[in-house]
Amino acid sequence: MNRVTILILLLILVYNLQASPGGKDAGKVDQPNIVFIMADDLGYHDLGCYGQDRILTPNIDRLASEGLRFTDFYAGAAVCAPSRAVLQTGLHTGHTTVRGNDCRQGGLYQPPGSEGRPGPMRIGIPSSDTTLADMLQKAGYSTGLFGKWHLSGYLYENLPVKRGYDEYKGSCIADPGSSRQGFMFHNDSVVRIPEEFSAEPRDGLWTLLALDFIKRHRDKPFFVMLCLSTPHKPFSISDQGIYADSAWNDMSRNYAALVSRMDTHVGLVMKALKELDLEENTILIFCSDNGGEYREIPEDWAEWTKIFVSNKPLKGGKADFYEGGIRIPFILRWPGITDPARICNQPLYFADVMPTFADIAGLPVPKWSDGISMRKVLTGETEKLEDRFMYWEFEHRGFHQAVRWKNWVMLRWTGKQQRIYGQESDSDVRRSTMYPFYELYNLSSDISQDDNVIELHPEVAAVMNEYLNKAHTDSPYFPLTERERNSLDSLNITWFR
Ligand SMILES: [Ca+2]
Repeated sequence: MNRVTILILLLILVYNLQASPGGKDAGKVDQPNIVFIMADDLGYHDLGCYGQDRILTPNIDRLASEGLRFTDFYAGAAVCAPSRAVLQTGLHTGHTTVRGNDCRQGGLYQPPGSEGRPGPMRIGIPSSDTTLADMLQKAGYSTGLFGKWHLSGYLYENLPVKRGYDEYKGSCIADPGSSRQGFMFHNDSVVRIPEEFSAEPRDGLWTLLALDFIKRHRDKPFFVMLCLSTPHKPFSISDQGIYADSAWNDMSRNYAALVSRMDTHVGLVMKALKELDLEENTILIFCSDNGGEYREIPEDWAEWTKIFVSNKPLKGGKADFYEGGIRIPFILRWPGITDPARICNQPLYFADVMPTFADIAGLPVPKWSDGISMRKVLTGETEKLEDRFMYWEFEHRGFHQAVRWKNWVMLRWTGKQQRIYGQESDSDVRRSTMYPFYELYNLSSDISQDDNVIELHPEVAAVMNEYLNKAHTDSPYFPLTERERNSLDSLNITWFR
């Protein structure tokens, strides 16, 4: 038995010992507890309940069988920081402050204490943005965040404890493989990570800390965000578990082991909620923060991609605006409210979480939010909410935008590059002087986005183009170039095939 396995068994043992069946009053409160578990870069097809047949995820599959599994749920963005910013603020990337992992101007280049080693230029979530925790804290919830934050912009003043979380234990810098993470935050202090959790990733530690918080706050409503570090690259794990003897390459065995171990941690949370007599009054959510990785080079990545097809049947992956970059697994269990094993096709995204939590906690739905409450979908009062636009923008390969309306998705490329799949490195982008150009897909018949049908549906494209022209607001941290700005006044749609 290796060290990681022993640690997991210890975690289980600790909670078997600590979890006494009391806490009966906790089930009587009107406001349900909320536990939101978020994986990092987990693909749409990485879980058994979403069709994966090579990686075992029995706990999350059981969660899906006991709750609501969404087919058309989207992250806030295609990469970590802006996606989490949308989740926290209820604002889409055309409005929220953090619109990319790295900003274009005005951020900090270097985290304090990095001894001259420059990091990317980052911006954090400012006090002017109301967070989920700000909102729920005011409503009487105890609030805690454990694991990855990624919204500090290297400033202590942007840490979770300054943004509505009563307690924060976790890491702030994005890279789970960073040696900087020999340390962690405890609220706004830096402490050394316990030796027994020195191996990357540290999901076991974050899970243990989240469960400790739940146990301490079981007698009043609590909101816990457990932000796991897996399966984000570099796909490093010391114990490949049941996959160690497979014929896959090392990377693939690691990936499968990471996802299965993440599932074990979700299982620990489920077990603790039950043993603490909190299961009935706790909304438990599991999701990813953006799409899974997708790479066709080098060879080990290609094999990994082929084995698991993390985003199947979607096109592309993390950092793309094709469905594979933003559509995510999302499961929600609310005992007594959500029907077991129900599948929901309602299009939703991270901007909807804040209005939904407000609705659930008995608060007015925030007027500033770009989202809508999904409460009636959860309760089964309705199968379908009103049609609306869901919006994403990103500057990673030049400014581009995406919008979903009904079953249509339109992409507008106003920057310098468009990724093309099946090609490699520098040649995997299409360069054109013809901007902006567009892609339109009908997801009801083409979920894999194989056929750009913009020429066939100019009336649909015109409606969506009008929305794209007005969805963006200026940001001091992500200023547009003159050409990008001009594209926002586009009246005539061109296309590029
Ligand atoms: Ca991520």
